[in-house]
Amino acid sequence: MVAINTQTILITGASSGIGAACANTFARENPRLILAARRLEKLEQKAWELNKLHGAEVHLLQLDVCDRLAVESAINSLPEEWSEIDILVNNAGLSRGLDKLYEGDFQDWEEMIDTNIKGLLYLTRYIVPGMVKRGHGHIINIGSIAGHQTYPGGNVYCATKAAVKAISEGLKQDLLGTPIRVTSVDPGMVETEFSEVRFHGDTEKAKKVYQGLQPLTADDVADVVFFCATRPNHVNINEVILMPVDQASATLVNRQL
Ligand code: NDP
Ligand code: 8X3
Repeated sequence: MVAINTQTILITGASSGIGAACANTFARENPRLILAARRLEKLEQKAWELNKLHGAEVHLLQLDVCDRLAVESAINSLPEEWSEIDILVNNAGLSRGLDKLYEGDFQDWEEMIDTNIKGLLYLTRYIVPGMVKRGHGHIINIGSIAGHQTYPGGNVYCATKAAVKAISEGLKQDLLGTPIRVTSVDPGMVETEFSEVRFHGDTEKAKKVYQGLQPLTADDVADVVFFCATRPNHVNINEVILMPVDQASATLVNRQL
């Protein structure tokens, strides 16, 4: 296992779910964490917790990843001691709705495309040149089983995650000849705020998604992210698909109701 205690790790979408779990997992090894999301109060709470539990050093970025100029300014104006990012966890993302494509909501489409594809690209574009220059770095993108298999009503969300898969592959190819690593971690069902966001705050509908089965937890995914980040420097884990034992494909699940 490679030590990460001197590394600076930027995690987007660290205010809840998988991103927050990644922050917890990495903080145990004492790296320096930059946590980004729109909800500053959630980030402040997380930073306080991590500092109390692990003495973690945390820098916060209140950031909407869809806003290219805000991403540019946030990255370019990091204090010098935070400016050399070793690991970028591109996790911020969301799904909106499960409508049939021909009945889809334009606002939902734009939000998913702007966050899951363009946001991830902006962070990558502003951070990776520094990694190349320093000859050190790892980009870990959170994709999804939805990027491998499309399911009914998943249409645009699945397309954004298929784009993440293609972007991870393309970035790996473009970085060939450098020591920079690229990984895509692609989970199946994980119980987080994901379904609440998908159903625009309808918590009852969200709960039903996980009813009668044992989904992955955000910690399960964070363990995998951590594993990928701590392999020896010559090892690149390109892609990991993980799903609950109760799930066999994007649509095939075992429910005990
Ligand atoms: P959550 O809803 O719990 O977390 C999503 C995170 O993304 C939040 O921290 C949110 O922060 C952040 N985020 C959303 N939009 C933006 C934005 N415009 N700018 C900055 N941050 C943003 O869901 P998950 O933890 O489940 O999702 C994390 C990733 O995992 C996503 O990319 C998702 O697609 C993927 N995934 C999830 C699965 C699941 O079943 N849960 C399975 C496979 C993949 P804030 O609102 O504060 O900005
Ligand atoms: C989240 C998993 O199957 O709900 O990416 O789309 S799924």
